[in-house]
Amino acid sequence: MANHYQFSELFHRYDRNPILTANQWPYPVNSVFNAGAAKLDGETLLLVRAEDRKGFSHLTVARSRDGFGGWVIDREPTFPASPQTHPEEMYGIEDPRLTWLEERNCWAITYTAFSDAGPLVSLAWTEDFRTFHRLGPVMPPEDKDAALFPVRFQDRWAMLHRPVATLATTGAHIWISFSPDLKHWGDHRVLLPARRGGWWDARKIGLSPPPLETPEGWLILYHGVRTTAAGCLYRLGLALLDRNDPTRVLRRSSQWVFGPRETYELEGDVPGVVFPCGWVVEDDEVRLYYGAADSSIALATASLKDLLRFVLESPPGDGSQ
Ligand code: BMA
Repeated sequence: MANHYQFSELFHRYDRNPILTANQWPYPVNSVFNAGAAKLDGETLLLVRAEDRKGFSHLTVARSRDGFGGWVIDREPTFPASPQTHPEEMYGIEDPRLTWLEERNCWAITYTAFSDAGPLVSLAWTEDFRTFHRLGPVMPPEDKDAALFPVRFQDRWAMLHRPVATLATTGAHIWISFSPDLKHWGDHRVLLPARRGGWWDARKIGLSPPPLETPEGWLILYHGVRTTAAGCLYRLGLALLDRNDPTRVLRRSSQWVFGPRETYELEGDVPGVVFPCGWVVEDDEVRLYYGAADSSIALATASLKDLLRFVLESPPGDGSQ
């Protein structure tokens, strides 16, 4: 289905990208990427995945007044893995997504914990990004790319996540699950299926930043992974969920809306990757923070109105037919 946004860019890269690199880090790291984002005390806070030279990741806070520059980075890892108390974090913790839970007056952090048992979804909470409280694993392996909704639906919390079937014959889809207490999760079901065949988002997709509440519904930005002769390509698409019933997919874009193009996205530890874990909204401006080539952090902005217009002009349903 054609629409008038077909060939225009919804997201605009910040001209001073990348905004954060390993060279700026106050202590030695191999790379910094895939950061969760929050607005806190009038500042933009990024909870950055930093990878050391063992290949293990931890999370460190970087703060900025305007969300673009002047980043102040914690002098040591803010939220290190804790393999002694949490063996599922043996090889580190990765890719945090941040959700403000008004009802609990805290930030929920969903992240990937990595061990010999495989990557799984863990949950922690914090009030200030200085002290962290772990709830522990909430989904068994293999599962990644999880984020909470900020509110309950008929008394239950909801989480999006991406399990992978052991026999990867059917693809890896985005699921939704529910919980009365954030600890025990059930009522699991596929929400957004990976497409098939030649599509840009065939076989493997995953949630990118947490769902964004808008008057039209929950705006979803997700990544689709295409395997090519030169490796994997990570691109982004949009979907819209019903505001009161997030198990209902209202719209899904046919085309990707953002993909690797600039040198810092095409060269690095994993070329051809744009991987956002956080966005913040300032008036109509959506600021998307994304890992570029698993090596640095970059920023792109979009008009929320444009994103909504685009997704509302996209085909109805979950894109499976
Ligand atoms: C995914 C995740 C991300 C990473 C991406 C590209 O599976 O592990 O952390 O950025 O691959 O390497």
